[in-house]
Amino acid sequence: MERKWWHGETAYQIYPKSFRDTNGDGIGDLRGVIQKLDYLQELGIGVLWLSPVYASPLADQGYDISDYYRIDPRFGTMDDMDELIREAKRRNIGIVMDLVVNHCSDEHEWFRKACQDPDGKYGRYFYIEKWTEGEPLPCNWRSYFGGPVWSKLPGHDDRVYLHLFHRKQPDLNWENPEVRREIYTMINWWLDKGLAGFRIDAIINIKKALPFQNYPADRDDGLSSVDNMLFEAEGVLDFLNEMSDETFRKYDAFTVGEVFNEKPEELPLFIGDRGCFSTMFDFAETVLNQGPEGWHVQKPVTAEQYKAACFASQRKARDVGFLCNIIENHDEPRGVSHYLPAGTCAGPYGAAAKKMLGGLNFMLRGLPFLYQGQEIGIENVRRERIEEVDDIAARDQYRVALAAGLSPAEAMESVNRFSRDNARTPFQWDASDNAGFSVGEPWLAVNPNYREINLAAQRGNPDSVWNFYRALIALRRNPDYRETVVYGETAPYLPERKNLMAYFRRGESQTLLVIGNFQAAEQDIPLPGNVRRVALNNLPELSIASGVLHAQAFQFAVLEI
Ligand code: TEU
Ligand code: CA
Repeated sequence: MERKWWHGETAYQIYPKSFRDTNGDGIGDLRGVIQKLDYLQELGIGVLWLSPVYASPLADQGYDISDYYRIDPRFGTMDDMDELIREAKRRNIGIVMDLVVNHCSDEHEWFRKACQDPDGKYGRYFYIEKWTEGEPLPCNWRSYFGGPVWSKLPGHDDRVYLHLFHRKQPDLNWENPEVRREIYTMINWWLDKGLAGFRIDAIINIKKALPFQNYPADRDDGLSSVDNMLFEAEGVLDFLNEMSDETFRKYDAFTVGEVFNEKPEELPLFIGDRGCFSTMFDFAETVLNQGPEGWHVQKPVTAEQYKAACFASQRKARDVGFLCNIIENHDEPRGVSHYLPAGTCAGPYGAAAKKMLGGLNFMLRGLPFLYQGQEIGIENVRRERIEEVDDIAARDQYRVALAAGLSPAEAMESVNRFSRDNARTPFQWDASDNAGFSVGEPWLAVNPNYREINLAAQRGNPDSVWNFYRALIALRRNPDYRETVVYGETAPYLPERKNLMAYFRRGESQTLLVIGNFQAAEQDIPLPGNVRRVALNNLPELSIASGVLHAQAFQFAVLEI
C-alpha cells in the first residue's frame, strides 16, 4: 500500500453552524472556525472537514446548495474562507470542504431555469418526467426524508421531478455530460484555492437504476427504500473515476467518500491505491440495527455487535487501504449515548466509559475522524416536544412512529435516541451563557448539561475526557509508537469473550494490545505476554498479577507486549 501524508493524521469534522458564533446572530460562522484554529492545532488535528458553508436556503442545513461559488452570508464571506484556508495551512491543517453534488437546491439557478423551460438545456440537468394527476408516479421509491421521491415541478401541472432527499433538493442528472462538466469545473475552482480536498456527500446515489421502476414496498405507505434501487444500480464507479481523473487526481487531493451500500468487491476500486477516493467512512457500526421500518423499532447496539462490526471492517480493509473510523457525525446520535449501555454516561463510570469507547475506536487501523464535541464527551440532548426539534429526518420519523400507533411520548423517545439534532447542538466551550457558543440566542438550543460538560472545565482537569483524547492523539504522533499505531495490522484478541473488546496492533518490531472492558462489571483478562510498557490507561490504576489484568469498570488500556 502506498503511504500518504494523511495516514498519520487525526481528522476532525466541524459543523460550522454549531461550532462558534462571532457576531451574535446565534449562527456559527467561518470567523468562529478561524478563531478556534489554535485550539484545533493544540488538540493535534491535521485534517479539518467543514460541513457545507455554501450559499443555501438551509432547508437541509446547507446540504441544499443554491450557489456552489458563494459562501452563505450567514457563515461569512469568500475572504473569510480564503483566510481560513491560509491560516489553517500555516498550522499544518488541511481544509476539506463538503462536496454535495448528488443534488442542489431548488433555489439554484439551474433548477429555476429548468422550471421555466423543462424541455430546454436545464431541464436535462435534472430528472423531470411527464405525469398527470391521478396517474401513478414514475416509481415508488421513498425519499430519505419521507414521502415519494417525486414532487410536482413548480409551474407545471403535468410534470414531476426527482429528489431522493428533501423536495428542496432536486437530484442532478449525472447521465448528462454537461452536468458532469459543470461539476468538475466547480471542483477544480475550489481546489485552485488551496483546499486539501473534499468529503463527498451521499455519492452512491448519483447512479440510478434506469428506467424508473417500482420495487417491493417495505412499509405500509406502499413505497420502497432507495436502498433497494441502489442495490441494482450499476456503473457508479465509471462516474467516480471520471470525476477523479478530471479533478482530484490532478491535485493529489485528499478525498473521503460518504459511501453506504458498496459491494464487497468494489472496496479496492473506492479506496485502493488506484481507487477513486483516498478513503471513505466505515459505517458498519453506524448502520447496526437500522431497518426500513424506522427509528421506533430500532434496537440498541450491544458491545458484541459493535466489536464484530469493527473487526469485520478491519478485515475487509486490511490489504486494501484506510477507512475512516468514527463514533458519530452530524447525522448520528452522539456515540457515547448510542454505543454505551443505557444510563452509562450519567452514571459513576461515565467518564471512564467515554474514554474507553473513544480509545477503542481511535486505536483501530485507519484514519481516526473526530466529530466536534466528541473530545469532551458531549451527549445526546433531550427534547420534550417535536416542536423543539429542527432535524427534518427526526420530524419525519416522528410521523412514522405516530402512524405505527405509538403515543406522542413514545414517538419522542425514539426521536430523542436518533435525532440528528443530538449532534447539532452548539459546542460547549465553557459554563457561561449559551455554553460560550454565542452571545445571542443560539439557532438550536444548547444541551442544558453544558455547565458540567464543557471544554474550559475539562482543560483544567488532568483526568478529563478531553485530556484523554489529547493523549490518544499524542500517541499517534509519538515516534515510539507511530509506525505501529498507524500501520500495524489489527488482530482480534479473545473475540469470543463477552463485553471485552481487545485487539493487537502488530508492527514489524512492536506489538500493542488494546483492551476495553465494555461493561460496568470488573473482568479478569489473561494477557498473552509480558507487558513492556503501558502506553495508555483510562484509570489511575492498572492491576496486573500473574499474567492477568484485573480490569475495572470500562477500563481501557494500550499495552506494549
Ligand atoms: O447524508 C446521506 C445519507 O445517506 C442520509 O440519508 C443519512 O443516512 C440521513 O441523514 C440519516 O438520517 C448526507 C449528509 O450527511 C446529510 O446531512 C444530508 O442530509 C444528506 O446527505 C443530503 O445531502
Ligand atoms: Ca454568526
